[in-house]
Amino acid sequence: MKHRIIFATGNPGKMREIRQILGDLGCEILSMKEAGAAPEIVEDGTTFGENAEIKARAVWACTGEIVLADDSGLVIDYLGGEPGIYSARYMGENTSYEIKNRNLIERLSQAQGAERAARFVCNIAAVLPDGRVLHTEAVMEGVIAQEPAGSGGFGYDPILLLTEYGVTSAELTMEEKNRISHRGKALEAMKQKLKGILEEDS
Ligand code: ITT
Repeated sequence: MKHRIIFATGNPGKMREIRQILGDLGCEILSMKEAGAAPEIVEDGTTFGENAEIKARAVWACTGEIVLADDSGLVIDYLGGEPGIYSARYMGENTSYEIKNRNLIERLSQAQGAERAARFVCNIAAVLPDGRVLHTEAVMEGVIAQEPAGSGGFGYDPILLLTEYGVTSAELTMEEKNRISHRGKALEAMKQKLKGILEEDS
């Protein structure tokens, strides 16, 4: 029987990447909406890991199947780690990323070189049918760009300049981004953990 994995996210940008990364796992991948789960989720954790687990547990309580969740964000050293776990809520959930990105660049107007260091962080939590919880976490390093660039990806992608590649995260194709991104690496590590568990099961 084909296993189902439910992803506890309402973010379509994340979901697109997740479907590509987990595509070869041989499981059916559903968003929580597709699985008919719409719990009230209060993300009141203090770390990416805590918030990922809160989301995964809330959906698992509705479905009892394998549930994964992603909590991620942009961590900017010059701003003491902001927006961090508040990345989605920064300046209000309904403020456009064009405005959020402009605002962050403006706040870094005095920062030079290495002072502009920033990274995307992603923690993936998995809750298994028996209630066990697994976590993986990964980062993608860069600096805050002087100007937004690129139209790929979502959210803060246009302002994270990947110094190693000389482009922003929004200038990568989804395949390229998934190979090197915080989400790509954390999900790849989770995929390896899940493979063992799914094999035991079948
Ligand atoms: P769910 O909780 O429903 O999954 P969300 O968008 O609220 O969706 P988070 O609380 O994890 O998710 O916040 C993640 C935010 O961090 C996201 O909304 C973006 O602003 C930012 N972010 C995370 N990964 C990103 C990426 O790959 N590219 C650009 N921005 C990203």
